[in-house]
Amino acid sequence: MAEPTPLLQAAGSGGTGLYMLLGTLLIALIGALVWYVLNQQSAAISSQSMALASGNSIHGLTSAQRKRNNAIVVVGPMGAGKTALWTRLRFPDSATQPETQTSMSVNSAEAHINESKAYLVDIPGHQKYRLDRDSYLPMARGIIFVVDSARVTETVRTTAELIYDVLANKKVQTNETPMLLLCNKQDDPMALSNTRVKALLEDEIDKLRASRQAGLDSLRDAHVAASGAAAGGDDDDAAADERTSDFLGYDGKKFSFEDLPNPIQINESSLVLGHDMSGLELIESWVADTLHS
Ligand SMILES: Nc1nc2c(ncn2[C@@H]2O[C@H](COP(=O)(O)OP(=O)(O)O)[C@@H](O)[C@H]2O)c(=O)[nH]1
Ligand SMILES: *[C@@H]1O[C@H](CO)[C@@H](O)[C@H](O)[C@H]1NC(C)=O
Ligand SMILES: *[C@@H]1O[C@H](CO)[C@@H](O)[C@H](O)[C@H]1NC(C)=O
Ligand SMILES: [Mg+2]
Repeated sequence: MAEPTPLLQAAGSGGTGLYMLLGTLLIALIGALVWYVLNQQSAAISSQSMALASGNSIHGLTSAQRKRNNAIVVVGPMGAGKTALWTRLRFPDSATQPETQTSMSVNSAEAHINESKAYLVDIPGHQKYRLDRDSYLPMARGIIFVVDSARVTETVRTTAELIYDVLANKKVQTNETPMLLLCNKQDDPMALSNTRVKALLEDEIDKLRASRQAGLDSLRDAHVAASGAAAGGDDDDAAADERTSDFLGYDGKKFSFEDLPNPIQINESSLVLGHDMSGLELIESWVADTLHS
């Protein structure tokens, strides 16, 4: 009876081999899973720190970013061509079309524009980027406000609100930050000229100003009424201060961009290849002038 033992052993070792194979597979599977999870985490961490490094954080800017004196901030409603402009200025020799997707983050980078080095910041138009806008606008040497000249009629309300917010920014007012209002997409057959865009926006800002003032007046009246006659005088002055800082142009006169202390230039551009790109040269010389002034 020596035979069955080796047979059993053989069967046993065969079983062990199977278990070992399964075990190895399991370990390999767990290993792969752990590797995957760790990789995902480090990707998440690096994209987080990238977001922080690019100032794309609602916690504000790094001190290095705050110290810059060559920031050109590109703002405007969604789809106007801000990222296309940023890309054109940043990569002037690139033969590719501007990116077509709506970017979901702030783009910022140094760019050489003629002899000047500009720190270009492209801020998405959506209201959820309001905090980014508020942190970049105070340090702007110049603002490029981009509008889609073919769609400005349909989007005039939100566009006017955005311009109002930009120009009513306290630092933009005290610094008298120059602004280039860029009437983009001139290659579109529906595009309005810079003169038409200007008139349209001035009309809308005028309406907006009236309704904002009415809102502030009724707020102040309610406040004065609530605080009583004794303290009324001081509160009235404070409310008036608030109002003047938020009021654009001259009271009693229709709104006009010329009435603002900020130098405002209103020009046309097209940023698609194969069309008249003279607008881009104009933008570049505006940036260079603005940084040299
Ligand atoms: N026809 C035309 N399309 C443009 C022009 N500039 C940008 N676009 C297109 O408009 C879309 C939105 O541009 P984008 O730069 O992403 O807009 P943003 O949301 O302001 O950043 C993209 O499909 C661009 O290719 C232009 O001058 N003419
Ligand atoms: C650019 O805008 C300025 C002022 O808004 C205007 O005087 C000038 O003619 C414009 N340039 C072009 C090429 O349209
Ligand atoms: C920028 O450089 C180009 C060519 O190098 C020149 O034609 C243009 O006039 C320059 N613009 C400014 C504002 O210096
Ligand atoms: Mg964009």
